[in-house]
Amino acid sequence: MSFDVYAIREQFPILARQVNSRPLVYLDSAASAQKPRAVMAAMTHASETAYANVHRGLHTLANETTEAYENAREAVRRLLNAGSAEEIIFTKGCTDAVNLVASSFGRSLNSGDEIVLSVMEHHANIVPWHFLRERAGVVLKFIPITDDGRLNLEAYRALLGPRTRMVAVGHMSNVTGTVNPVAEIIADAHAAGALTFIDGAQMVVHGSVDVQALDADFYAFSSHKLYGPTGIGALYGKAEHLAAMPPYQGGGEMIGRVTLDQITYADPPHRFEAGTPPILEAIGLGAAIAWLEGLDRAAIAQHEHALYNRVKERLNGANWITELGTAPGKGAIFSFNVDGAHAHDIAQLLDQYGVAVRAGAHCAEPLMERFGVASSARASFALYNTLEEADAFVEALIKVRTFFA
Ligand code: 7TS
Repeated sequence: MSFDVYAIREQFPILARQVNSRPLVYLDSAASAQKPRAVMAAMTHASETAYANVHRGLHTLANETTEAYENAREAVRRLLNAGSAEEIIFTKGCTDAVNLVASSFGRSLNSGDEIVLSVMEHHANIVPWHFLRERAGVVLKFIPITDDGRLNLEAYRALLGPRTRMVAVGHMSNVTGTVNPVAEIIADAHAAGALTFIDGAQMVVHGSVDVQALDADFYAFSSHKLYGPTGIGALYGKAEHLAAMPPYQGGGEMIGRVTLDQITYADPPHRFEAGTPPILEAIGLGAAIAWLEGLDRAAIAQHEHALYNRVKERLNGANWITELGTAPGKGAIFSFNVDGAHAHDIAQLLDQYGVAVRAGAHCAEPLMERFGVASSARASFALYNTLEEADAFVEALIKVRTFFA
């Protein structure tokens, strides 16, 4: 399989638009990626030909929709190489998945139990655990990072102890692009008797993930960063853990039996999917995964690295720019500050040149504090970006910088 970025771009209609009379250069895919026609077509096709509620009908459309929904679950299973589709729970997204685990698994935690997180986590993988601190007296401990943005693994090991019940870390940082050695982190957590939750929101987009090889207990991601629709994501959980966990939300479809004075629950994954799920969105996610399966993912990763490297080469020697995170092997995310400029101003001025980047704390305030900055601008690369766009970004940035020099 080969990879032709120009052919790929043809499949993303939005990339043809202009912004401020310039060709759009979309470098905000880490926040949310654009969708190929295949994804939109799958959702439209289901709406037009086979749509009904899932799991409850005995009629043809209900059966066909249920099959399409469950096929999407199977696609997620393949994406993560889970052992069984029953270990895949559809959620609203990555945030919802963390809340599910913190709230459900969290009920087994007691005051003084410890959860190990890291300083580089997205708020989605911090705040739900803080709820447990507030509600149950659980103690949160944070793995520190090195100046180039790697986890300090020695410090991590020192945080593990007899009360550690969960280690929850990101696979790839949404700010620095650092890819964490999660197999090693998981093995150490297990040796200490703790479970592990891996936030794969960024990693699942840029590399291949194998939850069995990693031996992860839980692994989560969002569809909308993976070229799929919003409103859906998935949580992988080992069958043995899911079987022992109480429901997260109550309602239809998650029960065994309901009487006026008793309830029993369905088996996973349905136990954790109360109410009508985002059916079309699940089908869209399945289509996004199938679409990616038709591409050479190693070639895509190489292409994305080439984009990042182009930016780095072209800015080599620019003493007015500071990058956040330069860990070896990092993903194609370039977070930076320009001397004398606020990151918001940089983003707004780049927009004048058609270049879309994000600016702010990126929902990672502890990480910003660690780097001693309030915010940064961030260019994040996706499979549809070109070297010409990397150049356009650098050229726009050089012009924008003159406002502050
Ligand atoms: N974890 C990581 C590592 C993320 O990057 C994000 C979203 C989330 C969790 C939450 O995902 P959600 O789909 O549930 O919102 N990150 C970003 C970002 O970097 N800019 O906007 C959203």
